[in-house]
Amino acid sequence: MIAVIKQGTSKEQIDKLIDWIRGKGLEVNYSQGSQETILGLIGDTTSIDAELLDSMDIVESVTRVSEPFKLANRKFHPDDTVVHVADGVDVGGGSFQVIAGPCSVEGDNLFAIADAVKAAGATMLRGGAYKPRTSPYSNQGMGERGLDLLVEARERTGLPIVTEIMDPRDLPLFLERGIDVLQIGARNMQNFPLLREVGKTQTPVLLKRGMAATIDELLMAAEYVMSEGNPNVILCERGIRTFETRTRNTFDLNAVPVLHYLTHLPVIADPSHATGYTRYVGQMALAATAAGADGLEIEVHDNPPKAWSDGGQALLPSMFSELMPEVRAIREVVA
Ligand SMILES: [Mn+2]
Repeated sequence: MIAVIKQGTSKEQIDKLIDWIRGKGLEVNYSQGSQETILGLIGDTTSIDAELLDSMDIVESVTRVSEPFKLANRKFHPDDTVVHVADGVDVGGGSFQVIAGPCSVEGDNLFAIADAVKAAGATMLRGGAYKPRTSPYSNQGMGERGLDLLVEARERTGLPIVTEIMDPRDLPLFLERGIDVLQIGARNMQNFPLLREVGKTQTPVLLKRGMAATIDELLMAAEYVMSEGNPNVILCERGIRTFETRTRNTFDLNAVPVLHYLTHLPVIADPSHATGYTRYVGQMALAATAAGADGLEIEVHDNPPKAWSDGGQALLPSMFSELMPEVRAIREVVA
């Protein structure tokens, strides 16, 4: 970290600041130029609040030299992380997985959807039992019963299951059932107690980017999980909120190569929530595949008008099975 000191600052004030920095356990490299004075902070700068330093009267600017994420950083771990989900289902490191299923688990129709997505080539089944809804009056999901239906669908199809956890107090219910992937939704990307709790397990975590989160904030959220001892983090780009209203979110496909550059963690993409409209999902699934995503998460429903949530962006099973060969074709070109 580098701090540029304002012109006209007295030596005494600078010495006071250097003492403060040394008090945090860091070394200081002092450089007095003809125009400006620069302090180089050497050591573990996580003990320094960069904003606080920047706000000091004598400080002109503060620049971070190294990223604050360490465990997720590709610099320290050049090889891709491969997250092992189940026998034959690895995410990252050259494999490609497709997670498909309904937004909400609603009942027995889950089984027909699971059979259909499996037949089309999906390698994991998704479905929400606990649903984060904008309105407290909207359907909140089936809860524990929904988890049981997912387990039944897994027994039936062999597909590992991916489902969202919203409350750290529910974690035992997920672990008892051996839920294969714990999804952290966009709204909970910075729910730090939840991140820490799933970080204490070894269960793979699918961490979705918050709708107003920067790429660095997503990586710091991953860092929370990893710093508790769980290295099995899969990142997911699902669109961010911008001024554009013609789609539910703006699909930031830049994030896919940027994340691959910055981190060794696998990166998947969710064209369903990113676009919000069934008619755009297929094309953007192909675009995400072309951008180098390690997989896709796609909402599929057998009767979208009757879906409890997100019917407007669901693919029918027939649409999903038409899409999959196209995804495979794109994948062959880029992989
Ligand atoms: Mn949904």
